[in-house]
Amino acid sequence: MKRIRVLDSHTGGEPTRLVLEGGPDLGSGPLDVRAARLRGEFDAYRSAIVNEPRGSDPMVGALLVPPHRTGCELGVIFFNNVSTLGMCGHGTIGLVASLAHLGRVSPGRLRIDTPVGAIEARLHADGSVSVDNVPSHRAAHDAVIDVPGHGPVHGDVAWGGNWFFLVSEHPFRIATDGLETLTDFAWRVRRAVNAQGFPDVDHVKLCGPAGQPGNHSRGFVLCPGKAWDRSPCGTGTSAKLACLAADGKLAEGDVWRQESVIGSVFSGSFRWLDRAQGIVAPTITGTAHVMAEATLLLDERDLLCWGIRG
Ligand code: PYC
Repeated sequence: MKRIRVLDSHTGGEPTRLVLEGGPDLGSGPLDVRAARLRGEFDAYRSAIVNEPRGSDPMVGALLVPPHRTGCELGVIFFNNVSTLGMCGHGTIGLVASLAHLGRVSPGRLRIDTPVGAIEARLHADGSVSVDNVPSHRAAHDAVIDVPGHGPVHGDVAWGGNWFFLVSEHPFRIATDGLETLTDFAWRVRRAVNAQGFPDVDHVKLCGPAGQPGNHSRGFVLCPGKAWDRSPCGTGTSAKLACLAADGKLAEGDVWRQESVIGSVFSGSFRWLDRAQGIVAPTITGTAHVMAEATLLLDERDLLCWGIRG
């Protein structure tokens, strides 16, 4: 029987399962190389930890690893129901809240290595967490994609630690009573975007008006494995901030309050890194709550020991 000790949290409704002990040993070296090792040699662990029957489609796993980049105190590789992620904003907030719960960090700064760059997290006295994410930018403005069954869809391609296609003009209301329609549309957009020049885009963000006063927008984010993000999505908000900055719609330092489809909120802002190239340093702030301390049991006699893989 293999045992994997985990700590579960949620950030604005989106679950993070932090692996504390018993995860695969990915060796040393840059984190993108170790993430490739997780995908190539230890995919069964990924599936066992986050897929059903122990996990669920939206669950994101966080594997703590020794850092590689100088100046980082720890490293993390995030993974979901289909593969690894470059970065994960809600997951980083969940990670820091979990480490605080364990008494391993106190309010202050923490530099964290990820497969796509170093980030900095700040745990505040009230338990909220700010994440200074990797440099973000818009790679394509107003790309027109022909979506089968729908027609032309205009959107921006942007990097916020993962690749996003952001659509603001669409006929849908961003609300939980339309989740099936939103998922179906976003999935068709994703496939068309991949087929029509942007093979790396694996997240789609549909933007709409805010549902609560004081907020700026409500978004629906479809993740790579077809799960919709319950949180406002930290990397998606970073990609949005890069687009707002490029369009001159948000000034450096001003706060953008981003709602998720269920109404949870991240606040974000950006600092210019290179205005000519449109590169920004986004900061996302949110709160996570720990929900469970558990030991996963992996019994090889169980046919579903390594999870249900899609
Ligand atoms: O918060 O960046 C995020 C994220 C990515 C996928 C799910 N959540």
